[in-house]
Amino acid sequence: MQTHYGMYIDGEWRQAAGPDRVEVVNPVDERVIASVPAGTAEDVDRAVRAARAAFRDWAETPPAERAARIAALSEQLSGRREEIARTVTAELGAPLAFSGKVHTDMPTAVAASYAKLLETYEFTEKVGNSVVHHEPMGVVGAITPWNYPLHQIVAKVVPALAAGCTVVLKPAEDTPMVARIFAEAVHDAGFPAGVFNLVTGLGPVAGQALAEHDGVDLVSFTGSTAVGKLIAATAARSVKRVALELGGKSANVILPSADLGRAVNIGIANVMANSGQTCSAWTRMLVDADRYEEAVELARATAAKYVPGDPTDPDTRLGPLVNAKQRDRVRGYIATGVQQGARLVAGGPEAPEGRERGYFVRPTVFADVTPHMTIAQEEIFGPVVSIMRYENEEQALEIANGTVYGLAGAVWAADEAEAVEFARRMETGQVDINGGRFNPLAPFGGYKQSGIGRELGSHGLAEFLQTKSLQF
Ligand code: TXE
Repeated sequence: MQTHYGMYIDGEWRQAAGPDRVEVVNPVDERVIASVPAGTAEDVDRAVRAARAAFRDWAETPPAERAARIAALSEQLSGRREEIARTVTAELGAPLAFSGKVHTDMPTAVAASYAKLLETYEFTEKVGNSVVHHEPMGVVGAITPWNYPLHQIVAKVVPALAAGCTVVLKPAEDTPMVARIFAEAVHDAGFPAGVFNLVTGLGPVAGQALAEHDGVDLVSFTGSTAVGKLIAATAARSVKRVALELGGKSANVILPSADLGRAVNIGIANVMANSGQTCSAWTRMLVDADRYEEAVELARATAAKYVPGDPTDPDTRLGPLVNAKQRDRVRGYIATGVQQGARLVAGGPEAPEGRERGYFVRPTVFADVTPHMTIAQEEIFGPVVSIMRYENEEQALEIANGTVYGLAGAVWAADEAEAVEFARRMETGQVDINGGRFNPLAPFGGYKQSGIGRELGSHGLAEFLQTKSLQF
């Protein structure tokens, strides 16, 4: 079915300035399922003006009232759980159960956490003879990717609104339908007109217009490192603040004392989730030389359980990738791994059996991956794990820290303190100890080229604030 959506600007659904549209494609059967307007600089300008006009009132709205609207938003999202999960599965291809538990419940919980945080957050503090006020930055331009479409939106828009900022969102062109549901939820939650605005369209057109707009005070971007650098350069021209959450190449360090079976199983599951399209995925598995072959065999056996299939089938654990470009890119990386001499243990660059149609990739495990190989350095963003060998812990640390990225990671050891000691030496923003568990209040973000700034919890809120000191 074709659905034609408008843009949400100044509290209303509006027609776009131009006639062009972007098609939304189902990654399982490659059929067009919807289209959205391809926003232009004119649409972005209208949205930014609406956000600017709404800013002062929203900034002066008491935090308790902002919290009430955000709580209502979380309830709206929770009430539309099934619809959101089905939409994410239709446009991204994630298995339906995952779309519910992770793609919907996680951002709903994040929104709820901000309503709660506002109850106690101190927007003023006393420092000696001064009072420091933490004030909202102004108009925020949020540019989000498709891999966790609702979570990425919530992780930017909700703390920005909580801080008292107003927002213009440009979601990824591959997954705009969930963004529409989010805008409807904002509307139904009773936010004033102009506080949140949605402009759909292509990155280099609508996204770039938003990043360049003089009426935007802060650009919060999640996506590729290449586009992140472009946005930072654009923002620098008008000294705009940026928050960037970029790629990753996270290490899963299995220390010699660790429970190998558990670490390998969870390690493989972590990369297969969402078809490997997770910026924090533990794509490099580091195993000591003594247990290396045992780990490779365990990884092969675990990967074999991920059979690519239709994400609406409840038995499917591995859906397709989001689009043809990503599929081809990931298969290209797998071919490069083979060419550079890595040992292919499972999967490969060919289409999975019976899945020539759709954007499917075989769950792939490489062994004998060395640090200089392309697959050990670049973000693949697919269901591909590289198993690397280390001789001692110093070497493991050197390998773990040996990329331009530093977003996440994992350490496993029999003794938690041993794992913590290793984790403290990793150049990365978040480390899961013996598996870890998602915490919506813990800061998330990158060291090195994985980004600037943090999302979630009070750190995520602080990104959208600037300080003013009154001296007495
Ligand atoms: O990202 P893009 P793509 C990584 C991952 C993936 C690669 C490419 O490695 O394989 O990036 O994915 C908007 N000005 N990540 O091509 O292009 C675009 O419309 C302003 C990691 O999909 O960076 C979309 O809304 N905006 C990542 C958003 O940027 C522009 C998640 C992301 O798209 C723009 C996704 C421009 N010139 C990909 N060009 C993560 N960190 O989680 C594009 N956009």
